[in-house]
Amino acid sequence: MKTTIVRAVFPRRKRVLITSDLHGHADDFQKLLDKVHFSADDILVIVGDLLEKGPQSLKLMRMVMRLKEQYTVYALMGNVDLWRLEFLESEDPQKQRDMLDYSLRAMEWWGGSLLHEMAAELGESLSPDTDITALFPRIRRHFAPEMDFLRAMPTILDTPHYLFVHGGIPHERLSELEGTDPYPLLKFDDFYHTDLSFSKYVVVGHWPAVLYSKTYPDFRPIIDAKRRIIFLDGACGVKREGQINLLMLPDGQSEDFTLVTQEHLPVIEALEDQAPSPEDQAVYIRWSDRWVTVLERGDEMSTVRYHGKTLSVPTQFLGQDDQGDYCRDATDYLLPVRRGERLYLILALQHGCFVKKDSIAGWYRGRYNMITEVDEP
Ligand SMILES: [Mn+2]
Repeated sequence: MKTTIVRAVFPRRKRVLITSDLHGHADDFQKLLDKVHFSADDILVIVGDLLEKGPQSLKLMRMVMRLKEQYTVYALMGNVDLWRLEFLESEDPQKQRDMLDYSLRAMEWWGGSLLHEMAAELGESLSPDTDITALFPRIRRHFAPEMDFLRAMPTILDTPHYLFVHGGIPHERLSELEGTDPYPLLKFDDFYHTDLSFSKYVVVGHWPAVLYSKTYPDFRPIIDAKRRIIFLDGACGVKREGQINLLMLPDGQSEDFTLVTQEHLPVIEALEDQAPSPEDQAVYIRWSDRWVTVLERGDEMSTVRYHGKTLSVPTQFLGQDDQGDYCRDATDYLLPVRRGERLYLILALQHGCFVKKDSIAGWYRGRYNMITEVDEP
């Protein structure tokens, strides 16, 4: 696989819809397209990662294949898409076994995997005893159109005003990137913390923008006008409280962004007002820097020390790895809430509800009514 570049000039007066990291969430993506009234008058750019971390990878891939036939759609390669393609193409029994093991774990985490969906269509169900070497050739025959689609996904989409790539680029000399190994461009981790800046907007997914938040977890895209980079990934699939971010432009020359999001969480209605805690004092324990000192472990909430600050976190967020105790994404931030407002519920505890409002996660400690449960998957 080599880096490929598609060049396009977006016609004037066509809306441009940009999204990324849909990760096996076909139904949520459909809801998002309905929300923005997606039509033949629009251009849709998907900046990589259709597959895995959700139960509808095959369904989503086929949905995008169909959309591409009817509409102007650019679907770029993501690191997870390339990873899956390479495994599916592999004759190596160990790689096939690894894909099976990953998929069995993925079933527990995400309720499915690409391999589960493919096997199911062939009348097979996956288990540790699945004859995976026999299954792979059947998959390659039956899903040849899907694999052709994956193989043909470009690495970079270059337009006069915007450049799109899943992870990042080290510089703008595209002729030097063309034909090289695409993997570093797809899996350009932590692209924000480089000193790179560009002449046109470079739009990337891959690394959840929330991990760049300073005080509380903010899932909105980061639009860095100075460095000309847009970080789009809403952490859909990667985190339970993740979302799909879609940026809408009136046309391909505009910088007038509108954000539309799709959540995958139950909804509650707040019955009381709540004043926010001071933003600059809020603490956000991010996954990329998650190690804490546990001071007191309670049934529901525990007290931890994190970078010199003490805060309460849900005990179920605590875990251990080879670097010690950690806490998954948590904050002590109290959101500003008004009676009657709708909030997305992440976790309901005696201590209060860990919720999202306008793409920001924090606590609401008042009374509430349940409005909707989440639709599965
Ligand atoms: Mn991703």
